[in-house]
Formats: sequence, structure tokens, C-alpha cells
Amino acid sequence: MALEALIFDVDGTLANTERDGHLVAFNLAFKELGLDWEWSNELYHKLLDVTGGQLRIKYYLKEFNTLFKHDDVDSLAASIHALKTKIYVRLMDEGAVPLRPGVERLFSEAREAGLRLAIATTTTPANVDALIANTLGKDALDWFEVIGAGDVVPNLKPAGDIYNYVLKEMNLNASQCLAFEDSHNGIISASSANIKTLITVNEYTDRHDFTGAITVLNNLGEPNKPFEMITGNRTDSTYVNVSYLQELHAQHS
Ligand code: XBP
Ligand code: MG
Repeated sequence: MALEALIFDVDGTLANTERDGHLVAFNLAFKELGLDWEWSNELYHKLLDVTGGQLRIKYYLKEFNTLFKHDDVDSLAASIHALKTKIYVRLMDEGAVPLRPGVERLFSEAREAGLRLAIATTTTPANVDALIANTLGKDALDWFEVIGAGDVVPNLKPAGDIYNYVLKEMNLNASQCLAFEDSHNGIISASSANIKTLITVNEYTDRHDFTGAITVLNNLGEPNKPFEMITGNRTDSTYVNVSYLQELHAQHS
């Protein structure tokens, strides 16, 4: 089956939003609420094992701040998270996080080639809209046939639910798609939906297990700035474009 669609994770894949967006917003929300918590980059690295901001806060309390007591941890996590989302959107509006190398170029080449685009993420929908609108412009939200975000499915990544949701909405088989991810939880999720996955690592994920990935790169690369291949089949391509994706898709179908 021919390659029909590209499905993108957001955080860590399209942009380094975890370090420059989510972590900053969590810490600002703690401060504004008078909590004396401050998550370091090192701690956040560990907290990223759990996807979803509210679940991450509860994981922090359970494993890393056991002395903190509260009658209703669920509602505390929900209210911290609501504020954190507002702050995150504000940071995006201020232009805090650029897209990673090659992302904008690949979107436009894929659209020109008639490939269908979608998003599969476990983050809050407002966060996706803010990142896309502030980096590519509001109209770019229409480039994505489906924006599947965490709240439309019962189970966040590493469950495959969000990828299965996107496939169903697009009426596509897994074999017609490629997924783009940056993390172990992400590849487990896409693989559970049987979608072949290309990985671009970042500082939080470069030691993750990416067994099953069709290739692992440092980033998508640009014509004047080649990617570095970490694992994968030898290729003449030096940056990820539609013909390289078709080559990868054919090799792995
Ligand atoms: C990233 C996540 C999210 C973000 C925080 O998922 O796990 O939880 O860290 O966003 P993905 P929220 O890489 O699939 O986009 O606070 O909105 O959950
Ligand atoms: Mg990610």
C-alpha cells in the first residue's frame, strides 16, 4: 500500500516544548499558587516517564514529594494543571518555542505531494493550537485533517488509543501511514497501532529504547544541515523529505 499520511507527535517532536514550554509553565504555576515546589531539568527528565500533566503532578507527589499532604490530590492536580495550561499558552503566544529543524519544510513538502497530515498527542488541545498558530500561523491548523489530543481517548500514551483514534477518523490503515515520535512512550503507542515510526531524539530521550523504529535520527535535517542517523538503513538522503519517507515506507511494508 502506498504512503498516504503522516501522523506527528507534538511535544519533543515538533518542538522542544517539554524543556522550554511545559517545564517552565509547571514551575510558574507552582509559584503563582504559593507552592514551594520547583522541578529541575533533571527531575523533569524522570517525571516525563508519565504522560499527561495531571498524572505527572500526581506521580511527582507519590514518588518525589511524599511529605506533601493534601486532602484531595485529584482536584489539586486539576487546578494546578488548569493554570499551567494558561501559562503554557501565554508562553507560546510570546513565541517561546521554535519548531525543530526540518519540521516546517517537511509539512510544506508533504502538502505539496498530497500526503495527508494529522497529529497524535497526549497533551491538552489548547497547547497544540497555541504551538501551531504561533509558529506556522493560525491557518496552519487546517493543514491537519485530524488533531488527536489526549482528552479524546481514555488512555494516554504509551497506550495506542490516540493513534487508533486518528486512523479511524482518517479512515486509513496503519500500513498507509508513518508516525513521527521522539520518545519511548511515543513509539510504544504508535507501534501498538501498528504504525511504522521514525524517531527524532532530543536531550530527554536520546537514551530511550527505540526498538522497532524504522530509523532514529537526531532531527529531520535541512538541505544545508544534514541529519545524523543513530540507527537505520543506509541512505543517500541527508534530510527527511517525501522521497526518503517513501523509501522508508517501501522498505518496511
Ligand atoms: C507530551 C505529554 C504531555 C506534556 C504536558 O505528550 O506527555 O503531558 O508533557 O502536556 P506528546 P499536558 O509527546 O504525546 O505530545 O500538561 O497538557 O498534559
Ligand atoms: Mg513526544
